[in-house]
Amino acid sequence: MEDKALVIIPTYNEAGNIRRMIGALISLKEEVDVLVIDDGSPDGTASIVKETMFDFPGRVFLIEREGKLGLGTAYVTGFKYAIEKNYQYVCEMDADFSHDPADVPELIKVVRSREADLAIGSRYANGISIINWPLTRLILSYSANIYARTITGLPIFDTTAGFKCIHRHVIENIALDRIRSNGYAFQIELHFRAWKAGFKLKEVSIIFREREEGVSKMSKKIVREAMWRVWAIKMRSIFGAL
Ligand SMILES: Nc1nc2c(ncn2[C@@H]2O[C@H](COP(=O)(O)OP(=O)(O)OP(=O)(O)O)[C@@H](O)[C@H]2O)c(=O)[nH]1
Ligand SMILES: [Mg+2]
Repeated sequence: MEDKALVIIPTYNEAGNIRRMIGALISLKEEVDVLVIDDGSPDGTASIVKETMFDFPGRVFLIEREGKLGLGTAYVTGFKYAIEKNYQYVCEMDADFSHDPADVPELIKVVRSREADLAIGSRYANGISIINWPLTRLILSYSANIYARTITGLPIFDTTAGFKCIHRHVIENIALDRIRSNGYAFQIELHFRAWKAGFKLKEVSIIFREREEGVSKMSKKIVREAMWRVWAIKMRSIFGAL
């Protein structure tokens, strides 16, 4: 496993996407394994994943949780799995094709070559590279990013990005179990902890596409959480309690 990458995909009702996504990842030139963390999707996402486990033996893994427990805890579960199984590079991505599987090798390359410890697939590193978002959503996301960057001081443009590759030594050094954020704020807190721990972050510009299959799980609750969490993260860091 010395030089191998694991791509973690959290899913909730992604039956229309997950088979094609796993297929696309497995057929990349870069050899990656895939771990799906499914939160008991009522649409049967997990059984589709199980079928792909037969198609690609030893390359696809599934962790099933009881109910919709949120993205943050799904990723923490996946990170622990990756460390335990000795993966060197750990990637995060969505199941809905907003993140292009073809960009995964580039993110891994940045980390493997030690150019950075954390490579972030960024929507805002090169202007704005988002396709098919309604203007209101774009304005919300863009302002949330300016807000988070201003308060935390994070030196990146896409603070809430969910597409990335992380070197395992980052995961081992950021006190995973102390992360309290669960929605978009999880990504901000992860980036912040890595940066504060002295790791190098690099944004790689990607094109982000609105999902075509399935429905969004974004909610006002997740946005509200992110709004106050950035202050909590900042305050904890000022008082040395991160
Ligand atoms: N395991 C798990 N996965 C989740 C949960 N919420 C969302 N996901 C998955 O996380 C990824 C991102 O969620 P999306 O619904 O695409 O949220 P989003 O990207 O903010 O919203 P859109 O841009 O509208 O697609 C997808 O693969 C979802 O299926 C959750 O509570 N648990
Ligand atoms: Mg999405």
